[in-house]
Amino acid sequence: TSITWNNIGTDNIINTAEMATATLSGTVSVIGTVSSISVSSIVFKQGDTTVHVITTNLPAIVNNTWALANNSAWTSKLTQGDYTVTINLAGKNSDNQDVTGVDSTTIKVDMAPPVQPTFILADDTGALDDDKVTKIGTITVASLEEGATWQYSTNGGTNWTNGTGTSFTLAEGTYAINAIQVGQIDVSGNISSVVKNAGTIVVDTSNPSFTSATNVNFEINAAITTTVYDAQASNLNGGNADDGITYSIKNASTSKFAITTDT
Ligand SMILES: [Ca+2]
Ligand SMILES: [Ca+2]
Ligand SMILES: [Ca+2]
Repeated sequence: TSITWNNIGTDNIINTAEMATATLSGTVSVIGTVSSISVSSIVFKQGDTTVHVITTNLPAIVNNTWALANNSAWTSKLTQGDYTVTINLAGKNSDNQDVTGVDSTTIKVDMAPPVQPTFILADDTGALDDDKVTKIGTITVASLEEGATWQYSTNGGTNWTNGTGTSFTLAEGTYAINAIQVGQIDVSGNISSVVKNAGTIVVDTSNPSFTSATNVNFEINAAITTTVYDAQASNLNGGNADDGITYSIKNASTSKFAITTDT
């Protein structure tokens, strides 16, 4: 007889999801009818240690084939490790001779998910090195299992991108709590829990207009909608804020400037 695992992919490894649908099946090859031959037991071993033996509700042999349906009664007995599965046959053939058949196959069971990965800003630049406000959007990912693949999302898990290496780069912007998410899938196909950013992350790659009290760092021919300097005043006597206030440009070609009303 032959013995084959089904619904476990092509890697000869059973992961958590696959264990829920895995089945065993085989073909009995003898000359003549096999109607009096039956499966006598199915044995699961780790090395020399017998982990589980199925002796009841065994599959019938129909048209020289048998199939063991998925059932937690036996799948729940299989835990992490390498298994040899042996199928034993018993009965008589058409010449009334005793038939014994046996075949085995090996399989790996890996239902252990990889650990939750971690991530941090590669460089939290600026005045504070722990405020999650930075000009460098590189995120470093760690705790990746060997052989695992990993994915990240920057919009709260709506879209996912396959990661490469151990980092990815955030575009300029503000990332709310839980917007950035990272998970990994081990070589067997088991999925880790997802790690999310616990605090807001701000990536600001734009240089400031004012680099000091006296210097303005500004692009020539910048867009006319750009605010170079936003002056605001309060009128403590009531009325409109601008009442009685004059704005002026000192020591410059004032003809190049105009004060326009905020609309
Ligand atoms: Ca598999
Ligand atoms: Ca694993
Ligand atoms: Ca910072």
